[in-house]
Amino acid sequence: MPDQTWWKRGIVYQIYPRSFQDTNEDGIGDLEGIRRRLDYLAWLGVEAIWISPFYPSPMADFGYDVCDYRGVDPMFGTMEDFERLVEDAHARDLKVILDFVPNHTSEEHPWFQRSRQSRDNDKRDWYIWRDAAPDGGPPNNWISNFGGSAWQWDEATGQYYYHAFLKEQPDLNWRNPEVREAMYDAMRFWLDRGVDGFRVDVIWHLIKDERFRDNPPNPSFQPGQAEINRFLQVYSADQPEVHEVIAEMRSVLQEYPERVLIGEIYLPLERLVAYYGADLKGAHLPFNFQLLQASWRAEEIARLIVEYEDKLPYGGWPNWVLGNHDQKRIATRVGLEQARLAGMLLLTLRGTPTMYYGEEIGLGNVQIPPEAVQDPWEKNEPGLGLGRDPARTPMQWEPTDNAGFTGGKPWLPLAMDHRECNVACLREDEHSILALYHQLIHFRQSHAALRVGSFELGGTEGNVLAYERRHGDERFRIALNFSQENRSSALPRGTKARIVLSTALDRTGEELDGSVALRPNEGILVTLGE
Ligand code: TEU
Ligand code: CA
Repeated sequence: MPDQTWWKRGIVYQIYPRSFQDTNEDGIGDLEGIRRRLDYLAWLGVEAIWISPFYPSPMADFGYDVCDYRGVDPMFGTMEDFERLVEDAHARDLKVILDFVPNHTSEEHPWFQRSRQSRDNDKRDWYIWRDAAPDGGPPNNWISNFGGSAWQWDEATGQYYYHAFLKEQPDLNWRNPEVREAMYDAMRFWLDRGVDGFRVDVIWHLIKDERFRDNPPNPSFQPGQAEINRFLQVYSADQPEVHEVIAEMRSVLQEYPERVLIGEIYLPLERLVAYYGADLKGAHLPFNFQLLQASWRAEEIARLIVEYEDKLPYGGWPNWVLGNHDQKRIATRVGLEQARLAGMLLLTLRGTPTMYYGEEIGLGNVQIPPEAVQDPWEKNEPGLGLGRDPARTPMQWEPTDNAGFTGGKPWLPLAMDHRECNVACLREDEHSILALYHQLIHFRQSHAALRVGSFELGGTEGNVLAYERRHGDERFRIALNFSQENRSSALPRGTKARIVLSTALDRTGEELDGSVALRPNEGILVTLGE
């Protein structure tokens, strides 16, 4: 077995803690709930869990507005709950990755409370304060990601402060060395408690243009899009100095063995790969979100895989994502049949896969009635379909009321089909999507060619994506039928070929000769040679 560190070898599973498992009947998931589901996660075969924020927060953005970087919000439990969770996870060989939110705090963070009091207090420069433009308007044209100006007027001191997200989320000034040190200490606080790494929120936003120049208009902006798209984010994010900051963060992690730094970055590929850092001293895994936007066709997917492999810096480790708490769920984006194919793709590509809870049961977006909307983005820019609640609904565990998620009233509604689509029922069904995920994960974990082997593109003919993974004597061929037609995919001649898995889970062991027949939407994993 090649010697690979855990975050290269294994699968990361994202948990949105509000929605995973409630244990005190308040309708909101909690840390104890995650702990009680660790056996399930170990059964599934993932390597690590990444938990979205559970720090004390007024929850304006559901925890991405932190008011204490060293605590647990009572809604999610206590520090003892957290310690028990880490201990029990580690006992099952599961790593624990925290979501770290360094770009902004909550407006209720004591730092900001102090910062806004006067122009000359010791926390003033920890945030970004600017005078009004000559006409009294905001200092520049930057737009908040959630709509409206990114500048908020603050009466008390007669200046604007900058917020890339909600006005309740003022941006920290990462050019200030004191801010950096305070945040690195917060990271150490969790590393000292055994945390195995961080997923760093909006890492590409940390540094802004020193002169705060206006962003240029976006020529392809269309009405009906989120307001943030009005301008190109040339000056408000992705500044060259951000890489120094990330290298510093990385060196904090290097004080501890085998910790991982994952960066959340929404940028075009050329800019994204820079986040591995010079000499790979940046993020270990800058999230690769290409599959989230791709049009779901074999050629398109092949193109982006090849471009990604091509642009990866030497020694940089790839990674793949199908969904997260900000994005439409894969089962809704491509449909349930293709969601199986997507799972096979994710788990057979070269690089670390990150799964989003519920993908393994085929959970789709859930329609949220207007009166149940929670996401502030939907409230700020209603009617454009921007709200993220539909992809954040409770995990479905059992065929009971509220699917075993809560004994109370769930904070978001469950999917209509939760009596059939849940872990208990799908575990009984040997052909279910959950069975497919389980088998794929375990097969991947026991075969080095899939975990760490080479990748070679076969072709895309007839909307079938074919590729090979190899390591030593192991050789696998994957053929994914993106079309709704019967197709056939050629196999190397003169080589023994046998099906390991079909996405339909009904062809294992079938011997092949020269080609493989594919039903509509079917994906096949084939072993070649002996
Ligand atoms: O998301 C950052 C981010 O860029 C997204 O909000 C993105 O703009 C949107 O989903 C469209 O793809 C992170 C967190 O993941 C998100 O939940 C937070 O709301 C945001 O940062 C602020 O912390
Ligand atoms: Ca709870």
